Amino acid sequence: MLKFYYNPRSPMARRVWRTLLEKEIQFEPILLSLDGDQLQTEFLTINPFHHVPVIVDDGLRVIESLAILDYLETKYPSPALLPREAQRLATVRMVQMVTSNELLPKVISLIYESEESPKFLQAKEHIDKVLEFLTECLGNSSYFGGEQLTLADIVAGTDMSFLPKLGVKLSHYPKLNDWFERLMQREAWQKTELSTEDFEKFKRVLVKLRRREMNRGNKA
Ligand SMILES: N[C@@H](CCC(=O)N[C@@H](CS)C(=O)NCC(=O)O)C(=O)O
Repeated sequence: MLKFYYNPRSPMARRVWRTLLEKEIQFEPILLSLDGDQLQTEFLTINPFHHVPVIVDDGLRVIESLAILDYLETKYPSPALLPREAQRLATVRMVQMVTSNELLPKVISLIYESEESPKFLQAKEHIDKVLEFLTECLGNSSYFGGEQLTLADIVAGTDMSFLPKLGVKLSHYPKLNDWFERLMQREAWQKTELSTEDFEKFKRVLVKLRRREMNRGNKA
């Protein structure tokens, strides 16, 4: 059976978790606390970069959430989570990449930086720019790829679920807000939504991981 190394609070792991549930793929969950067990030799042989998520399927190890999603889509094609039409596929890919490269790092900045710092304000402005772009990508469709759920909705919906918890109101973006509520009604999403308590734990883990990275930088 497919093995899924994860932590329920990691947004990247949650992208994969939701895809597994949406596709109804059977899997064995392997929980890592991210409190040091990702640095144990056993896990480092699976992922030398000590990150979740990782899957091992039929002897194949795949790291990096977006690579895992592509693998799952090809290996388990039903229900399809990527459109075949060129323009829709381009939109789905853009949304996945913009969310990963432009949105998530700024969401993390909102967690690290103090509310008065210029970096915090810059992050908020950048997030607004991303939300405007995503509104444009969504248009009048139910989901980013049209009327069916796609990997873009899974990636963007998972990463954006932190925003209301960080005081960024989606109600300023009515179409995105409706789309987000649509996602949250899905069974797979209700099963995996992050509680406020879990979010607070996630923030603490992030701060710890950042401190470790900064200490490494100082020693180098
Ligand atoms: N680019 C990777 C990033 C994965 C990642 O950053 N995972 C974090 C949790 S969100 C992690 O496992 N951190 C543990 C560590 O850095 O030791 C992906 O998309 O899978």
